[in-house]
Amino acid sequence: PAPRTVLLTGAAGGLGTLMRGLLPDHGYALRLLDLRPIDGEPDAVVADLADREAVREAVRGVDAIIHLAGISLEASFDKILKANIEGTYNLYEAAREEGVRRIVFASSNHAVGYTPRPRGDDPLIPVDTPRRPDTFYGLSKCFGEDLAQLYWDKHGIETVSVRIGSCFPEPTSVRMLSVWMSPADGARLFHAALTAEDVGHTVVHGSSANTRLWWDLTSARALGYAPQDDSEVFAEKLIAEQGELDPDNPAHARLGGHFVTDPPIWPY
Ligand code: NAI
Ligand code: 15L
Repeated sequence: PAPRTVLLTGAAGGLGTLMRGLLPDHGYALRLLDLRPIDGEPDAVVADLADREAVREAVRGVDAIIHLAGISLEASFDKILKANIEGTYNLYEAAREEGVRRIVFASSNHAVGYTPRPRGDDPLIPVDTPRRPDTFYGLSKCFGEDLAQLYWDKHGIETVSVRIGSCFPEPTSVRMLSVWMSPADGARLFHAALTAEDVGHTVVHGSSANTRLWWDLTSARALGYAPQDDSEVFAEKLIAEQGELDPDNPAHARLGGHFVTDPPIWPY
């Protein structure tokens, strides 16, 4: 049977807020969890992923989990370790203890951010491209994907790891024209990831069907995902404002964009 009650972690965040608006139309009843309270959502669970008891209670009785909670940009290793690495472990342990069988994990393009972007007739980046995290943040997403694989192999918990490009109401940079996932396509992809059968652990790229796409959407489409949007409608305006990507600019050379070139955050 299709999952109905879904725990949405990180529900107060940007993507969580978009998905709170969109996923009910796909037939889901959402239970919400975040560190921060959410205006107008008195039933949301306000808890830190570090609180194992609270996480276990939040997970109890749901059909599936969409795991968005965590630090969503580069930060010190200690912060990433606590929120993204230990936090994701705590969530998977709670799922195992409570018998939840399906998780959608918000991975990121930054797990493979050092991958050169395709130019000219280069092939699209395949989903099995070698890991090349561009930050501790991206490294935590590699950990999450490997944790998902372990929990499938050892405990039979299925995960779709979605390497999200940029999911915002509109793309805000020329790079994002290539990796943008419209919120509506994001909800379609999460729905596909929750309902496709026999996913084991599957990694997919998360974006719309953009004209300037850099990566291959085959594994996402195999789940039943049929993207409806294309960032090209924003291209003229963004290129007029920012110019085309500069082939000599290292921040434009790789999938992860400026995450590749931003100075590291100290202390490690
Ligand atoms: P965000 O930073 O707006 O939201 C993250 C939420 O997680 C926040 O509301 C925060 O309070 C919560 N959170 C952080 N640490 C927590 C903890 N220890 N316990 C409980 N809650 C905690 O980020 P956004 O943009 O909404 O992203 C959501 C997820 O999707 C993140 O995991 C991010 O890495 C991933 N992602 C997002 C992309 C995007 O384009 N928005 C692109 C690629 C990945
Ligand atoms: C991410 O992983 C971040 O969470 C998001 O804020 C964007 O920076 C996105 O990647 C991106 O690469 O545009």
